[in-house]
Amino acid sequence: MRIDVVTIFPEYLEPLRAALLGRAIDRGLLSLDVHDLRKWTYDVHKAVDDSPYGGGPGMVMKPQVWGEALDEVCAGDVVPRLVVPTPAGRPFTQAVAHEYAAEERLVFACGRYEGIDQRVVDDAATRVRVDEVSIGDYVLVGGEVAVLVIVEAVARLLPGVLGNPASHQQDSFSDGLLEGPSYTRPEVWRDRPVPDVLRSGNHAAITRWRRDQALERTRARRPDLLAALPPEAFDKHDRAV
Ligand code: 6GU
Repeated sequence: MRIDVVTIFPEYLEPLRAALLGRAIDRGLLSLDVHDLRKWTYDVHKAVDDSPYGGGPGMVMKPQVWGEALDEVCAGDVVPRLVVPTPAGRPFTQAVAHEYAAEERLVFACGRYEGIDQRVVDDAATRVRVDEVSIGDYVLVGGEVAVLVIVEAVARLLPGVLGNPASHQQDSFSDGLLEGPSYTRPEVWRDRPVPDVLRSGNHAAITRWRRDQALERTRARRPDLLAALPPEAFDKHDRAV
């Protein structure tokens, strides 16, 4: 997969070259290009923002600069999917991460201030698929940290990036539930024993216990997830939840 990121703070994206993702880049599973938006400014001040029409606080990023940047970065044989992180976007979920992991090319446009002139998104949408996405119900200063989050969630789904591909199947959300607790040695730690069933060797009982833990945790922490599941998502042994 090829990923391009356009930002006024290229150094913010450096963490993507560390650890797991750095190894994926070194191994050629992922290519990452980070572009400084100011490359597409032509005035002496390299201005990327201006005051909003209609008044109000903050600044809006200029359409001319973004338009040229995206024309150049989105060009090429493979038409990318354009992702614009914004708190006003649709929720980024594990299902969206799987969609993105199936793409050949992603381009991220990081806005700062009060966002990017809407005409940039509307114009790009006539040529490429554009998603305005939010990573949660809180407000960040800009899209850069959201890109770190989204790229990490997507890259770990790419074939070969994780050591053990089976671990995806147990991810929280893969069955619509939160994942339950995990334990490792020692058997007793600070007077707290590991649940007996996990040491029983009874795999059916372990699977059932894990399912019950996931259901209970989801009920307590994210009842909205349970409510969204279709009836077929439950088996006859699931307790009333
Ligand atoms: Cl994607 N961007 C910004 N600036 N703030 C956010 C966000 C994105 N998602 C949640 N808050």
